[in-house]
Formats: sequence, C-alpha cells, structure tokens
Amino acid sequence: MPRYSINASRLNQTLEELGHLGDSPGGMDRVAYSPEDIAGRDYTIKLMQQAGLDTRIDTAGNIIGRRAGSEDQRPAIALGSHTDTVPKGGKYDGALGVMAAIEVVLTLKDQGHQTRHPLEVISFTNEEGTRFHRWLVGSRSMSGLLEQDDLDAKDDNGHGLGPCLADIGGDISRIGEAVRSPGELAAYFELHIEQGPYLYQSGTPIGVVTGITGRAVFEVEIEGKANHAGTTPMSTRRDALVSAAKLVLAVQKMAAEQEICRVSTVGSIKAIPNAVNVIPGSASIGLEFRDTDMQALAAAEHELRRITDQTAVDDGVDVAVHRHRFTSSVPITPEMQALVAEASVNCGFDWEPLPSGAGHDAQAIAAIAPVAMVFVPSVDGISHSQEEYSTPEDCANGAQVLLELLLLADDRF
Ligand code: HGY
Ligand code: MN
Ligand code: MN
Repeated sequence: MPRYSINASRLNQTLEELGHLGDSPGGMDRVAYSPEDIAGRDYTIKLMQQAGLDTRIDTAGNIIGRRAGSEDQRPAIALGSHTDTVPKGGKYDGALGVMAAIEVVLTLKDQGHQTRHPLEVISFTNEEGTRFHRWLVGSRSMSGLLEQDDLDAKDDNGHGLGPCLADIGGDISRIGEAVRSPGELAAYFELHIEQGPYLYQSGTPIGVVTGITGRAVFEVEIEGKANHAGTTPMSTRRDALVSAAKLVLAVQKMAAEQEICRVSTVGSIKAIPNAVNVIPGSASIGLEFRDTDMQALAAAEHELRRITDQTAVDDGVDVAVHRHRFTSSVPITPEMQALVAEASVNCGFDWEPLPSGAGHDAQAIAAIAPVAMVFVPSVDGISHSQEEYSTPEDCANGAQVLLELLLLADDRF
C-alpha cells in the first residue's frame, strides 16, 4: 500500500485547466516562448505558489519551485518535466510530469509530511525545440550541456534566442548562472506519457524506463534553378523540390528498409518560392534519426551525406547538409529502475521495463544527477497530436508512483 494517496481529481483538473491554455483548432500550440507558452508558465507558477513552493525563474527560463526539507542541507530531490508543446501537440506530453509533481507536493502538504531532502519541482523551458530547432534548452542549460550554437541559433524569421529568453524571465547574457553542479540534486524523477503503443497494447499501467533514445537532427538545403513551369523543357530543369522529394524517400528507407537506425523521419519541407507555376529554385527538409546506439546515428549521418552527394550529381543541384544537434542516448541505472519498480509494486501496479523512443529533459539532467522515469500508457500510442490522450486513471496512477518513488528515495538517499 502507498503511504499517502494523491488527489486524482485535483490532478486531472489542473491537467484540464492547463490543457485550455494554448488549445487551438488542431491541437495544443504552447510552443516555447510564445504567448501561449507564457500563459502555461504563469499558470504553473501560480499552482506552485499555491502548493507553498518558493518559486524562481533561472537565467535559462526554467521555473523552479523549492520546498525545504527537515535536513535542508541535503541535496534536493527534483521532480519535473516541461509545459511547452510541439505545434498542434497534445495535452499530456510534459504537462503530466509538471502537474503530477505539483500534486505530489500538495499531497505532502495535505498530510503535513516534510521530507528529509529539500524538494524541487522544475518546469524546464523549450524541451521540444520547435522554434530554434534546438531542444532540451532549459535542461541542457541546467546541466551545462548548452553549446554556443544553441545561443547563436536563429529562428525561421532570423530572430535570436535572447529576446525570447527575456520574455520568459531569463537572461541570455547570464545563462551560465543556470548551471547546477553534480551533487546539487540527489536525484531527478520524471513522470511522462509513453508516447508510443507498448504499455497501452499490453495493458500495463506503469512503464519503468530503461533508457532514453539518442537523436540526430539535420537540415538539408537544395539549390536548383527557378524557372517557368510552362515553358521550361523537362530535360533542362534543376528542380530543387524534386531532389528534396527523392531525399525524403531515401531518408525513410534508411530505417524502414536498410535498418541503419531505429527510426528516421523527415518532419518538415519547404519549397521556394512555393508558387505552383514556378519550378522551385530552392528547397529544404528538416529530418532526424533516433537510436539508443550512437554508432547507428553516426552510420545514419554517413549514409545521409552519401545520398545527398549522389543527388547533387544526379540532378545537377547544390546540396548542403547542416547538422543541428546530436543528443546522446542515456541509460537508466539498474538501481534507479529497481526503485521505480518497487514504487509501482508498493502502489499495487503491474509494471514493465521499456526504452523511451522519445527524448526527455531527464536525458540532459542525467549529466548532473541520477535520474529515473515513470511512464503511463498513451491511448493507441498517439502523441505529438491533438489525439494524444492518457486516461485520468492512468495519469493518477503515474502521480501515485511518482510520490512513492520520491518517498523511497527520501528514505534511502
Ligand atoms: O521529440 C521528442 O522526442 C520529445 O517529445 N521532445
Ligand atoms: Mn515530452
Ligand atoms: Mn514532445
């Protein structure tokens, strides 16, 4: 039996209320640094303060709520996730982890229970990386993994990160102050929806995450020759969009048929000038590869560069490959997996081990603290979509395990 029971209806109410902030036809639009994201952040801060947390925003824009422990000199145990979404995203990705962390604190407050360790609830900013094509920005800032090219990144309109950070209370000129040293956090626990089909298909309420995938993100720019769609003979065309289309199919084949890495995706494509009666002179595609084996990602990059070189020769176009980000895969230690499993059993829930095909803030924080992740089922395995859904019961189960996990760690660390 768990020591305390979380308040399931309170948790699901906050999830519902957060889910109204940035909701739009087609899905959630709480893209990092947007007014919708700021509304979600303000709501989160209000909840944290109502839970009695001392809140602050670090120079990277991360929201940190702290609750003193009875032995406050100990390193804090942190719970968290993110509230930014992909465009047209879902209501649970990230949001569940932040709302559940606050529910855990509210439950401890209701029970008058003070943990030995200080507690921190952290809502990391810009986990998804939509706007600047750089993800885990808040958590990588905290763990010292941010690079100069993150700070120099421009969005699709040529705007820089600095003003966006200022809009959310950060400060790019002092972003180094967000870095936490190893030892400052005793552990970081993240509850998250699985975002894949396995727990839902097996009917298992809790996932014990065994590792978090690596990811390699690229943009490929193709330069051909703009010309008249009606007068230019087919044999003389240098159509950048046709070359891009060939690359889209080749990238998909790399995982689907050649099995070079676990998954490969082209998520964005642009044609310039994007007019039906103009042969596109320029085109670009945004793509990513994922695998827990970093060698597989290196092999994928090698194959990408081979096929782009070949396309340039075959089609008489110029092709440039820009590597945006290599994120290392992160194993979860057997000890931390066992603690999640024990918490699940204490709560009376079946569990199963599984890797995460999605990336998470935990994989950045793993550079400075021991981490563990708890998954709950995603209905039909859908995520990054308006149809993303996890049942109120599964959300509550996850929060219950998160609370038990925290209490076990507080006793033993
Ligand atoms: O893309 C991901 O894996 C995560 O949802 N940011
Ligand atoms: Mn997420
Ligand atoms: Mn996501």
